[in-house]
Amino acid sequence: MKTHPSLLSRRVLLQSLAAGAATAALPLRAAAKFKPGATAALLVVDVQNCFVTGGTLPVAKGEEVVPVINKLSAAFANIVVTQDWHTAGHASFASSYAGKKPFETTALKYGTQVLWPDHCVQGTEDAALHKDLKLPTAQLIVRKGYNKGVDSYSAFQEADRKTVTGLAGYLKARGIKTVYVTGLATDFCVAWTAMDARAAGFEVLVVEDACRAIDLNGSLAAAWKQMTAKGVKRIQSGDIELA
Ligand code: VGL
Ligand code: ZN
Repeated sequence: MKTHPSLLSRRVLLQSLAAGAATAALPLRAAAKFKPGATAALLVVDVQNCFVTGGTLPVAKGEEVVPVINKLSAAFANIVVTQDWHTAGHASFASSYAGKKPFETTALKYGTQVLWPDHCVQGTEDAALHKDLKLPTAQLIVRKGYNKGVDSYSAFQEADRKTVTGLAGYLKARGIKTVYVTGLATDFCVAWTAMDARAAGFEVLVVEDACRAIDLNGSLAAAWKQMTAKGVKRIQSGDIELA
């Protein structure tokens, strides 16, 4: 017998009430996890010797991201790794300017540049990826910051805001729509990479506990504020369903 339309809608209503009651009875039920599918990529930013304990620009507890990222990698079909890859005498090094010390700033053509200790010089052990980073399924390594006069915190675009690395084109050509960003440092290369990924049209999630920060003069809080304003989502590694 054909169900009368009014009975059908009554049944749907009762079902949804029951579903609502079940949800209310289980207030501590875990939130649905993120499931990175075929159109998601994991970006692993600058997990290099220079940015961990013993490196030339150590980020406090930087090495702690390694096991978190290794574990997360199981959830991703697409993985891209980046390396800060400076020429010797790079414009972002304090040692390139008479009378300048690391963590001071200078005015360059493209704007204010923070000056860093010499770090991640091309081909050195300091610039190598952390030895415990195990990402055998990663498909691409993007090296950035190799133009002597221009820094590149972002994996997408250099600090002149004009020169691109090609990463947006690569991800788009491969059908990637969503990027999960991890690595070092939250408030510099991770933040700039995440914001540029948004600007390039990707959905962007930064995995907070898979990152560590430099936090120079309040830079970490400022970075989260800017990222959030640009629509970057802040999540934890436990929010991602492992494959
Ligand atoms: C970075 C400062 C200078 C980073 C790179 O990877 O966050 N920070 N170069
Ligand atoms: Zn650098």
